[in-house]
Amino acid sequence: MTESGKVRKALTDWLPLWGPLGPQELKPAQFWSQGTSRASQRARSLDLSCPDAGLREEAWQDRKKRLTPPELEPTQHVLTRAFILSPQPILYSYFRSSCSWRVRIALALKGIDYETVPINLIKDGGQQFSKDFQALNPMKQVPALKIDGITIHQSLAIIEYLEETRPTPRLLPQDPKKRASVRMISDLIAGGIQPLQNLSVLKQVEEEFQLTWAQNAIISGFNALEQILQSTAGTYCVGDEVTMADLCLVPQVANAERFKVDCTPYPTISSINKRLLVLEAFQVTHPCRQPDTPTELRA
Ligand SMILES: N[C@@H](CCC(=O)N[C@@H](CS)C(=O)NCC(=O)O)C(=O)O
Repeated sequence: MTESGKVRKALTDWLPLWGPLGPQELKPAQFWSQGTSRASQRARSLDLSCPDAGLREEAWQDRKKRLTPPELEPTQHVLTRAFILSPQPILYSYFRSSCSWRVRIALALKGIDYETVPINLIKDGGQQFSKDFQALNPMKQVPALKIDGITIHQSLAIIEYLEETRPTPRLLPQDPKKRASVRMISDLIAGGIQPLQNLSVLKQVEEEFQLTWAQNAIISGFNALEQILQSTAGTYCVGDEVTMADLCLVPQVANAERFKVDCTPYPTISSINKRLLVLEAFQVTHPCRQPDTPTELRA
């Protein structure tokens, strides 16, 4: 039996209450990733995710008696145990935040279910400044992701963690040179454009100059990006596979449109953006379809 077949059989046999897992052949990592989500949902519905470690352990021992088949392999045993006991990831996000959108796309591509906790960046002076949120992210910014018992902020760090722990589908190419291009483009957007037009920076600029300020930051970054993409792009930013660079590009183009930047001088950026926007992971995570999207902006 193939590796994915073994995993599939194990999960469907041991945890029948998860329901059918779908007919398509999945690679083991994708399968585990889907299994994780189901296990988290299941853990929550069984109330196994209680914070008390002792109780969780007891609950696990109890389940193990009933669910562990004799042929359970040690690695699968450990993974199943971790998955049953782990709560669902929580994404602290704002519908319009481009950095949150990057992470939402990564989660969608990797098939990771999660709960969204909206942090409204403008309501009540900004919920990112609340004491509770600052305890999660002292930088007072979204996104933050609670996953596997830790909280991570900084969207690129989150995406790289997801990549290392849930490697399928790959968001960083195997080839080190292409990988460097992906990181270079991601950093250019995440470090060289977005911070300059972020809310907290715009607040420092007089209101009547804010739009021009944001436009200039985007135009100067896009001038460089357009040139770079002409040598790295295939179907997408780097070659023909969707990578972390694409997760940064689409939300940044959305920001450009919001700030009324004319994108006609950027044909490469615009065409890659168009090709990415038709993909399901980019559509379901779009700012107009989030739990906290205001009714008038929903589509
Ligand atoms: N480098 C951080 C930047 C995060 C960031 O700037 N988040 C924005 C929304 S996209 C934010 O929370 N802004 C709140 C503020 O400026 O007060 C990342 O990539 O996650």
